[in-house]
Amino acid sequence: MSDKKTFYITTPIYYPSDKLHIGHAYTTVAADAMARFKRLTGYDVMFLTGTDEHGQKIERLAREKGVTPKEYVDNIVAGIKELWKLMDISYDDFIRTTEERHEKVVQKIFKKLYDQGDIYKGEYQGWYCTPCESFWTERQLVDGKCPDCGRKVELVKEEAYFFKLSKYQQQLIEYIESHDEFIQPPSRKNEMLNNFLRPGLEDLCVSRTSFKWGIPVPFDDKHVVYVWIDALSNYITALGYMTDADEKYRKYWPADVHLVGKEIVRFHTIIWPIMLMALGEPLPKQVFGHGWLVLEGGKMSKSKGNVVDPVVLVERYGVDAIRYFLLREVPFGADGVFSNEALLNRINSDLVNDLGNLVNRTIAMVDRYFDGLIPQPAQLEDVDMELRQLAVSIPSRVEQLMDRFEFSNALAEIWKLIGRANKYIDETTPWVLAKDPSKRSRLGTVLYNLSECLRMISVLVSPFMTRTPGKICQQLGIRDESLTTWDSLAEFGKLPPGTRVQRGEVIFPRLDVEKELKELEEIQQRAKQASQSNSETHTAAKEEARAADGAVQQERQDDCQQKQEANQISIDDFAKLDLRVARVVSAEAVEKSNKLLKLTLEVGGETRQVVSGIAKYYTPEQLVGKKVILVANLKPAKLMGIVSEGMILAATDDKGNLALLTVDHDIASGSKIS
Ligand code: ME8
Repeated sequence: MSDKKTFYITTPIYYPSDKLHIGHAYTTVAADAMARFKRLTGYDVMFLTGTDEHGQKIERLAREKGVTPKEYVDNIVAGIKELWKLMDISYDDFIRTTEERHEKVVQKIFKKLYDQGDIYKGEYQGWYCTPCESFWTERQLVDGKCPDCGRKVELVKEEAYFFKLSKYQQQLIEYIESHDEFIQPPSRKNEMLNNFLRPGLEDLCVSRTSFKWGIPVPFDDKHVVYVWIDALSNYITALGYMTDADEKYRKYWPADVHLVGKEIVRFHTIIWPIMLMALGEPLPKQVFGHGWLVLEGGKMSKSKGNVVDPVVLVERYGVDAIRYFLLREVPFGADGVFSNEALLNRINSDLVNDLGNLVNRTIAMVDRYFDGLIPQPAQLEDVDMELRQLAVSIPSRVEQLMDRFEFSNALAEIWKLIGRANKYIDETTPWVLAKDPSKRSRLGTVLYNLSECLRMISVLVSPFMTRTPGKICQQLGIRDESLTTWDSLAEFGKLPPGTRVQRGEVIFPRLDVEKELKELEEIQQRAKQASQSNSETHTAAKEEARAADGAVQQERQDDCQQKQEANQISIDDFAKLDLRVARVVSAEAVEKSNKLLKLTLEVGGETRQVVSGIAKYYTPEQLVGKKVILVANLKPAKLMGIVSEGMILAATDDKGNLALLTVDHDIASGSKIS
């Protein structure tokens, strides 16, 4: 057995959605870069990813497609694996929660927790909408009715198993308080302690009887195991936990890090550690909650039709450009906006101008001035020393930054060397040296230093980019693998003079940003239209809205809260609204509609017709003379065949009350609101 230090890293296991988007690729690319970095720096790495395949949602989608849930997921999982291949994800294992090696162990875990009294049988109570087959909490009902379809709901009680989270609450609080590194970044630690743990944990309902597509509770097969208990266990079932072949478990557990999106930190830092405490197993060393990639207008989600397809991007710009962008653009813990423009600009500036040019210029000059043979360095000047010192100082700084998951800063550090090397070319002007035969040895020193910097850069970028290092090495003529190791960065000068370079293709061709933007927008627009007209997507969206159990509902509420954060607008966005005071001149009911009123508004000197859904709350007479607030620059729309030129603002509460917004005291119609 090797005596290397081990490093176990996981991504979340993905729900089998038929199109993973760039946001999903984000977590996996980050985990992959870390796994590659650790391998490069001498660790024995275990990198796990996989799919989370059970649950009512899958059961329904499969039924609607007329296939079995297993057939449904098999098909999708194949696509997910394809995507990871395309993105060069170097996972060591891929676990599916429908595999026997997983299901059997989840049953053992459940049974053990039951036998020791940490799981007990009780009663689950909630509101149920039979037509929608959905459970709702009291708070979620609208007027006491199903928030989805508006029909009557009934109070149901269902036998269920519960997990005693409360029993371990104090132990977990103490653990988190005494292990600063456990939840990262630190803001997420405070959120967990203050919002969930300190207010007190309720026991968790960990079984369901309302659907079948799950792992049966081993001693009571009417019940299936709650999806999160099932899913979280993957991190140890994949290692052979509780089996005879548990070498990997003994070798790699506890995990060094679970990388997860911020909305699922809660499951990983509350339910999961409590499961492990109850099992008497060590806790993972760290759970790192990263931010979301959002598009202008909120988190990417398939049901919103605003996803960015990584396959399109990789096919157009290459896997390295996309991996680089994902890791460089946004600090890993924070949310970041994905935009085509930012991607294209990064490619042109960092990859084409900085890295691509450095490779091109260096190799071309070695080729031209030294017949393609890397020259021997001679006497060093201050500028050379400075470049060399910078080059050898980068690896340890990158290592420190990577240990804190600061991918973006680690890349920025490497780009300092690239920038410095480009500047070195401008300072030493090799093309001037080349004209003077007495400067030949100086020219050789300059080009040697540049070639060696390139070699070091190719090693430094190798965790982040999978194709570029090989291309650089090929152009430099490097065949000896010992020149591509992390250790080879310890000192400057490993590249043997006399190596024959090989000019190759430009590693990153320059992009015409305008043209690319136009084409990408067209592609994304077409995909959006296709997804909107695709009934399967509609069903998926509806399913999402109907997610049928209390825990999923809770999860969704949290999700909404975080989506709101991601949805914050700038003052410039707000300024796009033209809000005006308008006086209601007349109002009348709209024929055949019990909701709509047609209003004539005076807005300064102008008259506007607006159709508003307030008939249930105001009679036409109550409205005439009122000063209301109009969104004056809303695109006109037709409602029941009548053109509405704007919208008036109203507040609604969750009891179904509505009140129109009006002004505090009289002010001229047409006044601008800001
Ligand atoms: O949550 N930006 O699966 P999932 C960044 N099955 N990350 C994003 C993202 C975005 N726009 N959209 C999704 C699940 N993700 C569970 C996990 S683990 C035991 C069970 C991330 O497919 C998201 O934050 O919905 C999460 O970390 C991962 O993709 C999987 O999401």
